Amino acid sequence: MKAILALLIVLAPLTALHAADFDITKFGATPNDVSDDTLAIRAALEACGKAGGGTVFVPKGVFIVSRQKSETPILSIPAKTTVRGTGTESTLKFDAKVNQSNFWRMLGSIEDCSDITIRELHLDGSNTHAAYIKGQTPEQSHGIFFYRRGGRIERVTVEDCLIENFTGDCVAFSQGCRNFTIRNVTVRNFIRQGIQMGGGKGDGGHLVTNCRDLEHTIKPGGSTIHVEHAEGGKGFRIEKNVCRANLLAGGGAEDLIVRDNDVIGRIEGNSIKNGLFENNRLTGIGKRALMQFGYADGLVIRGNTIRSTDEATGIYVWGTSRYNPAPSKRVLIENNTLDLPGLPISLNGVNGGTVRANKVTGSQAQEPVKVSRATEVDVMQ
Ligand SMILES: [Ca+2]
Repeated sequence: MKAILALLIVLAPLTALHAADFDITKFGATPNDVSDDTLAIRAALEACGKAGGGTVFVPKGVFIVSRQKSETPILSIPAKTTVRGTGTESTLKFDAKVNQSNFWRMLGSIEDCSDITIRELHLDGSNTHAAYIKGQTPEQSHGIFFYRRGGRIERVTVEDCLIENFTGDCVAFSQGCRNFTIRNVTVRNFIRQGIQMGGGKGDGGHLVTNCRDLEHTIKPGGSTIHVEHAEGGKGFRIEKNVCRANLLAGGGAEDLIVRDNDVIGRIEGNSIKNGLFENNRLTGIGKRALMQFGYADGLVIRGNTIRSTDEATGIYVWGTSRYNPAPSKRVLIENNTLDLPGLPISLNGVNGGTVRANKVTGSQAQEPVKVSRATEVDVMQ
């Protein structure tokens, strides 16, 4: 006991040191000028890492981040580190030349690390591309980027940030990433995805909540929230977000919960294992199915409100194609409200499902539910 007390006393001053601020302006960063601040911010991050963690502080002002050699991300965050600003007035901004080439990520890590927080920051990618052009737009240049194949990055929180104008994704994390929380993050003008997540076996445990995208002045090529390449990943919760550019959540993800989101566009996902899509409010645009799921194994679509003035199918669950013989299995569609001129619900290539108690208005289809190439599907409308 005495030994433990003595240890605590010795550790106490160290803990205080760990919580110290590493203000980037103390390391040579200067706001609101043309001078490059990359090396100064790096020096602050490295000092924080050497101290065993702490807080790297970004004061009010615009600080320039430029291309260096080939390092990615340009600003690598050490373990146990918080990178914190004062809100949208603390800006890290890409030098415009960054977007002349691909694979530049502003902030994140590709090393084993844990307990990282990014908060109250404005990240600006300085994008000037108007839309995604395959092979031309530098789509791998992201704002926040965590990726560690064969290793682990755990317990990362991004909150209260504005992240905009990236030619790739505003936020991207996938292989090796576990227990990430993305909360109250506003994104805008992403050429690819707003918030992109994926992962493999052992990865997951992520929560994306209270995030949104603002009106875009460019054309996003992807979705506001996007789950893909997640085969083996488990535990993705997407709750209470506002998505203006679709919500795509699939990619083989397991235990996926998509709940209480407001979506303009579509909700889509393939190869989901145990997915719950509940109480979302969808305003559909376009002629493609508004909620669409292929090759699902365990899918509940419940309590959603789906509206559209376009001639599109409301809920479409499918499987067994020439690319993949698997049907969708264990499908429950209940208590949804659909107000649209098109076909409300369609099941095609489904083995095992129940459709019941959905409320349909405005449809000009002959029947509210169309079932084809399906076995063991009960329709109790
Ligand atoms: Ca500067």
